[in-house]
Amino acid sequence: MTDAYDPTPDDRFSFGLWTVGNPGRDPFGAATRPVADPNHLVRKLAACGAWGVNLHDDDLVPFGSSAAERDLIVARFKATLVAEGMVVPMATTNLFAHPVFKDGAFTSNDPQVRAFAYAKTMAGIDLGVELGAETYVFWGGREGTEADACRDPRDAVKRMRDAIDFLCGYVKDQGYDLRFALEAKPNEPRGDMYFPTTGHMLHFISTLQHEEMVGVNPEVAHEHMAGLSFVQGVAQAIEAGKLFHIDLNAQRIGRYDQDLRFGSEDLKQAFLLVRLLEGTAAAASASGTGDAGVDHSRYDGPRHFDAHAYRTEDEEGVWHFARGCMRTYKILAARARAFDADPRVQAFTAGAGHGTDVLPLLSGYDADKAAALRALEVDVNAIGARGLGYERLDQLMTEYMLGVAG
Ligand code: GLT
Ligand code: MN
Ligand code: MN
Repeated sequence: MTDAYDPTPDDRFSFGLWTVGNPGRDPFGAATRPVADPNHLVRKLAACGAWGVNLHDDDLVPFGSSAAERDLIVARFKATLVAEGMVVPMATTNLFAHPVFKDGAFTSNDPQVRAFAYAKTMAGIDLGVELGAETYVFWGGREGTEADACRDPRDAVKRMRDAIDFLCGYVKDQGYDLRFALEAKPNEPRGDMYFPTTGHMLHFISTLQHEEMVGVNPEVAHEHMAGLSFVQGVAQAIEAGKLFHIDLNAQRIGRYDQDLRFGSEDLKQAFLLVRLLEGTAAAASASGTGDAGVDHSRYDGPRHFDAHAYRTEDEEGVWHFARGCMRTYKILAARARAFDADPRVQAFTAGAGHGTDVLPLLSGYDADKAAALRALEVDVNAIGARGLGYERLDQLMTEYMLGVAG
């Protein structure tokens, strides 16, 4: 059975090889599914309606392969991509699995480890660009500590800056058309990780030599692990022009990194996230509660799922999982469009009753504006007594999400 929510390549949905290829291993038990061939995964993803596939260097070319083995594997993979009409929008480096990285890669105290991490990343960048990637993700899986006295965290920040600046230099020197996207996570596998949230990353980017080349790759699960609002973090990244990529999945706050099927937990955050990415509130917010000069438009990057099927599943379950991520995204997009087209929602976002006459005073300091603001009579009691209608708005949103409105 097909319907309007079945994914197509136009939706620009992508999955990592490590996601649909996840064999169900966890710290307490062995794999429950066989390790799949990357070419098989590409064929199955294409059959599901996905558009892109992302990879770590080692997902495709096993660690320690010779140059000749690498070239054979890559040639075969490229042929599969062409045959299936699939693209590789993003690539990344595995800087966390091998024991050499047990105390970090770019932030390790050992300069030899840092040197190896730079070299592995340059080779990974070459591979990604050869496959057509436009974005290169940096997730610092082992950049962190348990024994905190082992290094001054300020040195870790400086080492990370040196690494990103160096690798930006490499990309420019090669003439590659590639942007970097930094992915934050608060903990796991390390007790505490450096740059634990998207907000930390955004500030770090502003200290880089080539900051225009570097943005963020926020992940739902990672911000939720920190107990934060993912939607607010993503919105801040968009407002800064730094949302270069996104990792969609689901997560219960306070748990290990679950990487669950998109929308399978916290549907309200998922709805608000899709609404933000799809820009369904753009027209209304630009004229009302939203501010002129803020980009309220649709995010045009890949919709990437960094999630995996429950450990209980066999291969058939994996493809139900993949389809489920994409269908839920499309269903929520349709619900968000209907919600924002509702005149009651539009009346709300039009900002009725707010005093817009003072708007010119609120940006661009000058002494006259400061004097005018200090002389302004604001009826604080009347404003304080006014109900804002948020209960009605939020219930209406709930009814749209549940499919009884619209
Ligand atoms: C790993 C991690 C993800 C990152 C991937 C990219 S690898 O699966 O849990 O969040 O996005 O390195
Ligand atoms: Mn991720
Ligand atoms: Mn995760």
